[in-house]
Amino acid sequence: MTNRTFTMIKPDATSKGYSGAILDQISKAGFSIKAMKWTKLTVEQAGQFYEVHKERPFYGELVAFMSSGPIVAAILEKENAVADFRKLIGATNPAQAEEGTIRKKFAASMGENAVHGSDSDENAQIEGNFFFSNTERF
Ligand code: 3AN
Repeated sequence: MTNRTFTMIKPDATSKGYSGAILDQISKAGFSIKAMKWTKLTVEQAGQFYEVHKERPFYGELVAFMSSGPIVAAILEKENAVADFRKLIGATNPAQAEEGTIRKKFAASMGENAVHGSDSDENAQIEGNFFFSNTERF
């Protein structure tokens, strides 16, 4: 277990102006920011980031959506970060997400679900490295 995870605030949430409220909830839940940027993925970058889902039927839609507008990418630190952050964001499908979770409050659908959270320590590291060099983490 490590104490870091990786998140993105997705284009649906940034375009609705939810970034500040989501970051506030993340901070109040005890996560501290180790790296952060406001950026926009190209189609190629989104395809590469979600390569593990390449064979899934929603891959094309996911890549198009994730490259459709700006995102906030961040590395977060807290004890038990990966599991605790998954709990904070709620189920992939916002309709099934628990009351009070970020997806319950801010997500519209399974595809446009406001935030990403790494699903393992290994992926947290890979995903953080995708966006940040060592000189961009503090
Ligand atoms: P999570 O983000 O909760 O780890 P995954 O890893 O199953 O969920 O899926 C990765 C991303 O793919 C999700 N965040 C969501 O945006 C998208 N996705 C998953 N399932 C669907 C679906 N049935 N239709 C459209 N997009 C989906």
